[in-house]
Amino acid sequence: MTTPWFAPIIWNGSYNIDILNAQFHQRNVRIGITVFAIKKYTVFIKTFIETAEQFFMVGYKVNYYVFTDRVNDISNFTLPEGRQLVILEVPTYKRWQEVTMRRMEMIRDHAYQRFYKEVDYLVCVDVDMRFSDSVGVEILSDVFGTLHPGFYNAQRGHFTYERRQQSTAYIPTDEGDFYYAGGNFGGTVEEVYKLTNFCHNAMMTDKNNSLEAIWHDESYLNKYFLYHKPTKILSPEYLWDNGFGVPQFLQRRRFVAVPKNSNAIRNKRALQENPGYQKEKNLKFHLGSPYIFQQLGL
Ligand code: UD2
Repeated sequence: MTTPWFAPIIWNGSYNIDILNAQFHQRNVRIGITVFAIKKYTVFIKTFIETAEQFFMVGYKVNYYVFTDRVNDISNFTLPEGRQLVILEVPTYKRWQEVTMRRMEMIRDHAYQRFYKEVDYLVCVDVDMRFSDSVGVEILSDVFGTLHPGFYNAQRGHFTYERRQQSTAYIPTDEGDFYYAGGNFGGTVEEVYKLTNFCHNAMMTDKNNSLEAIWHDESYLNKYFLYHKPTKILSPEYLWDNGFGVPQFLQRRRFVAVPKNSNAIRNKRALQENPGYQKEKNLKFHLGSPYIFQQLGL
């Protein structure tokens, strides 16, 4: 329930939402949620926002910051007062790895330019996800990370940190507290600025040395959290993938991965060029979804 540095780990039953709501409403907090829908990933936006409206920070002022290169693909949503959709047009990158990594730079730049004027906290998440239970102010803190659903009870030696010493994301085998997921982190705008600035600069240093960390932005995030410990940690309730099954201890699944075929959605010609893609190892936890294929016209 707490880390060795006394940061709470948020599980169902570990907090009283009424007390927290009273505190956060008193402060009239505003929350920004950043989400990227680049290229084909725009298909995920509808489910993401519709489910967020049901479960994410209900009763609070929320700005959905949707970063996209396909503005016309984002439909208009009718949102209640105090909640708004802000579409931010951004460039795209050819490689999906670059798309996911460049999120750090874009969040950093927008935090510096505008987010600090508009919101108090930022929640930075993946888009291929749906909310399926409440996610409220219990997650908010100066800087928070989320336990990766594949490693929450793994031994340190099994964490998939970057292990090449030449990389800025390098973590030695005898260091590291947890393995954090790239798909859900956040904090105050100032702290998220510091985090994203560190990660982006580290990536750029590696890039100049022709290096890219093994799990991209996630590797740099893990490096940041090693030396800048999160003040709160979210349990895998806040980032689950049903591909891992549903263990008994998991009382709530609040934010869950939408099944996707990574190859088909990331690459333009994946199907034609690689008809055997479904057998690929990296699809182990991302089962093909007829819904997504239909949306993509595949
Ligand atoms: C994991 C992490 C992700 C990131 C990535 C790095 C989780 C749940 N996810 O996800 O945060 O660290 O590993 O390898 O922890 N995107 C686009 N268009 C693209 C490609 C990506 O918009 O063409 C965005 C989109 O918001 C997506 C995110 O980048 O949700 C991460 O990409 P992914 O979901 O394909 O990566 P994945 O599932 O390997």
